[in-house]
Amino acid sequence: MKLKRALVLLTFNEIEALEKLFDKIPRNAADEFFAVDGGSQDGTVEYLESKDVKVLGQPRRGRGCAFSVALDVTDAEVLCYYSPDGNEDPADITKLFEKLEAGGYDLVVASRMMKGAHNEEDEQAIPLRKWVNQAFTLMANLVWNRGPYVTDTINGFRAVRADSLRRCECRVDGFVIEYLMSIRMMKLGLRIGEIPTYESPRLGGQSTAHSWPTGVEFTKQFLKEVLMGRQVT
Ligand SMILES: Nc1nc2c(ncn2[C@@H]2O[C@H](COP(=O)(O)OP(=O)(O)OP(=O)(O)O)[C@@H](O)[C@H]2O)c(=O)[nH]1
Ligand SMILES: [Mg+2]
Repeated sequence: MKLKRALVLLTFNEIEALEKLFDKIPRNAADEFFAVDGGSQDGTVEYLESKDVKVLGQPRRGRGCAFSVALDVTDAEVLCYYSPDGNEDPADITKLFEKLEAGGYDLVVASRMMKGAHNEEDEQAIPLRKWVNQAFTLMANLVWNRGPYVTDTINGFRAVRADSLRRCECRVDGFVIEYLMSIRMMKLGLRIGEIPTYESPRLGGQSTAHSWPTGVEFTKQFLKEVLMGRQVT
């Protein structure tokens, strides 16, 4: 069944990568196409508007806040979140929508960890960030998952059913949003699927996901979720 689709770009000072990537984004794969911007000062907003993309602002900084802005504004039945910094392959956008619809999933994640996938750190001798990611993923699976093992609970490149995401009540502003969404979907017994993806290096600009503060944010959220048990509010 064909669902109404929204493709959402998440941007914060991404002009360098965006200019290189924009023409590869399959905007026609969705019925709605818009961006949520965290307050870019580098021309990202002006560039998007010159391409006829509607750009929404956010009341507070943070990816989590941007996810909520998109969810609150759309009447689409499925959203695909895409971050145009070079890490994510735009060709996977259509695959995410298709897998979600064909498989009847609530959430489909572009996994950097499953067989056939590639992680940005795979060539490194000590892929520390990958291992930390896998540890958080293992903990979420062990505590809450009753379905098939989810290999990448953290990647932000994903398609999700809007009504399922609303049930998850994920009201956090920061980088923990995707991990929280995956955990809450598991808690509610919703269906999570994955496709393998190839994670490339950034195409310019700078990451704002600093490892230590992000790790602390993840640990605190995990513990909070444990204390809440199977509840989501
Ligand atoms: N809308 C919005 N997007 C944001 C915000 N912060 C970061 N982003 C975007 O989210 C995406 C991921 O952020 P990054 O800082 O690249 O984090 P990361 O992908 O974990 O780090 P790298 O692997 O080094 O790229 C990028 O497209 C950013 O532009 C924000 O506050 N609002
Ligand atoms: Mg990135």
